[in-house]
Amino acid sequence: MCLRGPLASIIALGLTVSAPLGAAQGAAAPPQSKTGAASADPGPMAKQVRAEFLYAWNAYKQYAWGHDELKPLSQSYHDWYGTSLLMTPVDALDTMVLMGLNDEADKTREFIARNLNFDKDIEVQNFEITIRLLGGLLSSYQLTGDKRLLALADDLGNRLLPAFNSPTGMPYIYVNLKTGKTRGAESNPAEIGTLLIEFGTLGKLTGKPAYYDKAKRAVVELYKRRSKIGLVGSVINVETGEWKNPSSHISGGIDSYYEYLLKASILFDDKDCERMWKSSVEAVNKYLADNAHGGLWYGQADMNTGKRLSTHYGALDAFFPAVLTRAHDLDRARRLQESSYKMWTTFGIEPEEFDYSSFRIIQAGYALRPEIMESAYYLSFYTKDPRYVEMASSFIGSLVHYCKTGSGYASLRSVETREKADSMESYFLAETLKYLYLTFAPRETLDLNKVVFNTEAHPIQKTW
Ligand code: DMJ
Repeated sequence: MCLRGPLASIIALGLTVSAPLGAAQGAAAPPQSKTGAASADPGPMAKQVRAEFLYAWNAYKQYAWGHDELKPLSQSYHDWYGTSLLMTPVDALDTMVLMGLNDEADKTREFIARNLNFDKDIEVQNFEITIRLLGGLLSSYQLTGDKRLLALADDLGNRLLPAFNSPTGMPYIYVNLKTGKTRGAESNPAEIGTLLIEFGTLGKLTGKPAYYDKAKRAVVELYKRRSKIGLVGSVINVETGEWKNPSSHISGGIDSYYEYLLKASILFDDKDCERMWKSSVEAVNKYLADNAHGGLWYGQADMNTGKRLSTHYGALDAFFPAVLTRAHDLDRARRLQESSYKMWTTFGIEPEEFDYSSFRIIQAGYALRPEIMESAYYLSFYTKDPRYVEMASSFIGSLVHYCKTGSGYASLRSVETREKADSMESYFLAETLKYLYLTFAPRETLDLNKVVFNTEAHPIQKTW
């Protein structure tokens, strides 16, 4: 049988996917049953992670079904915008597929296809909706062949596009899904530069180049405004192009801008992105890297002078070893991952932010974040060093010990007091447990060379 489009590449990945529900519901023809790793025994640790995934998912279904997110302590739910956009089901769907939870994936996909509706008079955050929903719909479309998911992605992408209508082409933070009205001119590199994987893929899959072009222009306009020494700051006005905060770092608010320069260069073979990535990472390694405190860290520096501003590091910064690994810089990746691991083990579980020169906690919460697991997974895949499986074992151990509740998993208000918070973010199912599962599962489960994960861990395949 000659397969074209998404199904051909699924099979190339060796994945067993849940059978699409048939042409009547808009799905492509089901792939033949494959001997993919998802149907093989994934091993005891992967099975444990899968069981924890089901535990959290079932709690969501019991107390928050049809809503955006579970509130595990009050056994209730939270909708980001007062009406549900099915954040958790969309974010979790491709994890189910990768874990071989076929029945669950089929039911969830059907529920999404029948109930998700973007025709709502709500103002949404372009970045979050893009990485979670657009990314989730696109990867699940590629994994299942269900064209309804692509149609939903196209509808969503179209509604988000007005965000880019600023004088510079860099997007506003918020856009109304019904009216296209925008708000939020003071933005940051992450919200501006973490859109190209999703919009670019949507452009390729729908044959509508405007999606790619607008997201690409936003990144280029941002990059053009880097300082003379090649760094970007934390806050920029998208109408004037003026920097409002010169603090440069790799943490939240900037982080995934760098990630997408590299990943877009790989996924789209985009030479501009490759050039932008190379010159950016050089500046980052020159001015933000800090070898002075018993290991490799990345702190804060002034984007114009390179002067060190502070020595803070945290849960979000821990994504960088994954990016360095994908860029073949294994030496820095390994050293930084050891530092992240020291952060994790020092406190029993990582804080949102601490000072690596004094080990003083700055922000004590733990929001079930995935970045440190993501980096362990990349390093494990590319080095095959058991050290990273060992790290992953300690991560899942701490999660179960500190964050598991009677109904799902909870964030921590403080890694010092271990007090829990009433929140289970959708990325816990999209990213945290997915990366842990993949670290333990046989490497054939997914060939990291054949996909690019968006920043919400939705795997995108180059099918164009
Ligand atoms: C996720 O939504 C994404 O990984 C994003 O890039 C950063 N924040 C969360 C997870 O911590």
